[in-house]
Amino acid sequence: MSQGKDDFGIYENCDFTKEMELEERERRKAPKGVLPFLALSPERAIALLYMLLALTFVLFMALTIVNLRRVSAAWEALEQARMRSENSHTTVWHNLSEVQRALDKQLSGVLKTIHGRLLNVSQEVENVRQKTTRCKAECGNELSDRLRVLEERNALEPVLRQLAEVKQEQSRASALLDTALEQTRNLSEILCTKCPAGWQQFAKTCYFFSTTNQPWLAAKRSCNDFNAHLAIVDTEQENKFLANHIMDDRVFWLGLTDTDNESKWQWVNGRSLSLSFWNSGEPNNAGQQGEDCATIYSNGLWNDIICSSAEAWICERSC
Ligand code: MMA
Ligand code: CA
Repeated sequence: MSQGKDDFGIYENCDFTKEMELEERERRKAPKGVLPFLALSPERAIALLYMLLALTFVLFMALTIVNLRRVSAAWEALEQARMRSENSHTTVWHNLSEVQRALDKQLSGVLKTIHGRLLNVSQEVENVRQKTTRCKAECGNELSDRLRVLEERNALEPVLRQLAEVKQEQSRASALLDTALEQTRNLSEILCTKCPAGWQQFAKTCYFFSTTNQPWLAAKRSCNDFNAHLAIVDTEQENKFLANHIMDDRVFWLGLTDTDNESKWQWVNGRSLSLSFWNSGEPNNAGQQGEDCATIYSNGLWNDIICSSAEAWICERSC
């Protein structure tokens, strides 16, 4: 406003001051109740208008300056807001970039894992494919072999069935034979109540006591001719039975010899000697030729004598 006063001072001069003073004097002389400007002269009115114009201009300028300052402040605030916004955007962008980078990293890790697994899976698939290819050849052969075996089994089935039936028949026949044999034995026992004429019975066995004499080997053959063998002593009772049928001062050949192996006495059925009734001092293998065949006395004791000696003999056979 002081500037306005200065601007106003530009239009001042001495003449104008004098005129103003004159106008003032006249206005004071003018009657009261009339508006002062209506009483002004045109010059003064013009001057007043100028003044008003100047004042208006000054006011306009002042308002413009004030508005400019406000606009400037607002602009500045706007700029700051924009800067803040930009900063904020930058920060957000930065954070977003970080997040994206982290996500990228994670994603790449996950992708790597998935890729690895896919590789494994494809490897596995390849293995299976190879195995399948191998199996087509090997398993095919194996299967056809098995099939062939099964077919052969099928073909053999009737034969095997027949074989089983034959086996069953055989088993039945064997059982029947056993039964028949048992019955025959029983029958023999029943029939064995009586030995052939001239034969003596003892415990289901028949004995023949010769009345003539001959060497041991000839006596052996004679027994065989009767479907019998020279007597074999199995028990003390049997030995006593034999002794009881011998007349005094007679000896009989037994089916006992050591011809094959000296001192190894053996029965005619091949059994070696276990139970014996040798006379005291016997067997002594006396004489130059030795004594290899056994005889039994009427007292039941045994003596070895020369086999070529002619003696009586005892045959034995089952009923
Ligand atoms: C004696 C005795 C026997 C022998 C005969 C041969 C009478 O008994 O030596 O051992 O066998 O003789 O005759
Ligand atoms: Ca003797």
